[in-house]
Amino acid sequence: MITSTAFEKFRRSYQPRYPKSLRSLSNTEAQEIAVMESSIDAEQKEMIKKLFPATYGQPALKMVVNEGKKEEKAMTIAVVLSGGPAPGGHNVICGICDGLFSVNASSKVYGFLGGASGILDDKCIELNLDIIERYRNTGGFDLLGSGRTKIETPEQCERCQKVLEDKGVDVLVIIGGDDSNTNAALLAEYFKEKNSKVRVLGVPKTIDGDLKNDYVEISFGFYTATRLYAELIGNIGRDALSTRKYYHFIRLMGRSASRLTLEVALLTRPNITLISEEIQSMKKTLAEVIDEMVKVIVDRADKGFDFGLVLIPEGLIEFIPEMKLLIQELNKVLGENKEFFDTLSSFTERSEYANRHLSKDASYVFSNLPVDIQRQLLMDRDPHGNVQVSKIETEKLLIDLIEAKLKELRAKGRYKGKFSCQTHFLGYEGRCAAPTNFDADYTYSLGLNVVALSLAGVTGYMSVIKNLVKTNRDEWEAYGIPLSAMMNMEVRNGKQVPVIKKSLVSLEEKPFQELLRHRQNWAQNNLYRFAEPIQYLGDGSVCDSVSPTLLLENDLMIE
Ligand code: FBP
Repeated sequence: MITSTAFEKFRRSYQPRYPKSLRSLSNTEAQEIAVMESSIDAEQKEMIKKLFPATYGQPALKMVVNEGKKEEKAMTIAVVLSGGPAPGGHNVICGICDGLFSVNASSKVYGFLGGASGILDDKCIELNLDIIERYRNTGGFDLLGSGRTKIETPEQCERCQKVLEDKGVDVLVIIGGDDSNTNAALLAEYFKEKNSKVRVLGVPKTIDGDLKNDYVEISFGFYTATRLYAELIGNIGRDALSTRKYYHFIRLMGRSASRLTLEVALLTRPNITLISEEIQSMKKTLAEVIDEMVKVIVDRADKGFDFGLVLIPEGLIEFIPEMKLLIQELNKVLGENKEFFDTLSSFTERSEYANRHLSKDASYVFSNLPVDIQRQLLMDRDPHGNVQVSKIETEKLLIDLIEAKLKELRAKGRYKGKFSCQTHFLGYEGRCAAPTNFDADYTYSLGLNVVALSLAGVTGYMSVIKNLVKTNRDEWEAYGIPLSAMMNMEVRNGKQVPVIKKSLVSLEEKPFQELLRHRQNWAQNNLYRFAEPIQYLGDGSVCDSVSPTLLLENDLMIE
């Protein structure tokens, strides 16, 4: 028998707060407002329009209170949890169940198991209030499980249509990141073209924080995960300060954007923070990145500090120009010749094959990498064609190169310190943490808003909550934003395809500027912030804290 801890029991009783407009869903009305033009260029916009003829150009919707109570018919909603877990996923489902059953108790909610493959395999459970009770305000995606299966072929779409229609599903809800919401958009388009009654909605999830745009202020789970990593890094910082003997190289999840690393840096004040987007935009080579890191280490050694904290975004390797070129070429070679490549069993065969197909420049970079990194770069891509950066030990590559440089400097008498390292990779530790009050409220609101959008009869929309910086949830606002308005064209597996545009760190934005303002001081001194554990009980000033990224973006001060 599964037993609950005292904390779980206490946390279950937490009542999430949500926007006024979602308080009584039979009184909620979706009001059409103008869609802001997306910022992609005209040529890309035309391509998206052509690919989404049935769902492109729909208006943005704002949820407002309409006092005239409506009678709502019973409805069936099916939910999928997709991609990496993020704190709060269970609360989206709780919001959906509570909201839907409150407007019509005869409604049904199905949960497909193991991500989108659950639809293809027709594996689902029917959810009810008893089942969801023990998942309220918990972390994890274990209620249904998750997966990264991509539904893209016409056969897969047809299969989904059949499974969903046979179950009488009115609305399919995909809770996922940019790739999963791209899937939601494609399915919505397919179903509408086929005149199916199944509608599709998306919910913005990812600890990476890169599902963010003019409409989506932040993806759910980002703040809880960053707070958890900040607590751990605060502890590591205090250890470094206590023992004064190690450099801690900490790689942080975030498959592409450095948003998570930037936020954690603002929460912990490390000595070195690498931001992939900055490196890319300044066109820094790997050697230049290493030189800058070495300078900090040498200067610190001169002050007697042979210890420190270094934060490295997981996606770094794809942003260093020469590595980016290499990875793009490898993706193309591996994507186009996948079947043959998969028959090669030894690393030597695989690396020789890849090398033969690379350009001279890319082959040079590849051949000069440590064998472990070569091996990691040749591993399988994820179903969306991405390199699995969580498996690439960039921190070890950096340490190797720094050690070599320090050796040279020592020989010239320009470095007298000690360089002893510990490596860490923080990612899985935070993806299933119990959501902060912010994420518990945010996700529950997203779930209620899914019901409001379902009742409004729309398809191809994302559930969006805005004004998130306000601690009074009455001031939060609920919207429905067309998924196709968030798309751009990108090369995946060597082909141009429509995808939801990822939000990378921009050098002008306020959170990055804040890091720049402190970078020198944090590098040379030991100003670590010992971030406290997430607080669930107590005064609002402690429990209702908000992400520094959000605060800075709203011109508010951070501690
Ligand atoms: P999502 O984009 O699906 O939210 O997942 C993000 C992430 O946590 C990345 O930070 C990381 O690179 C990746 O998932 C790891 O994936 P996996 O769980 O397949 O190892």
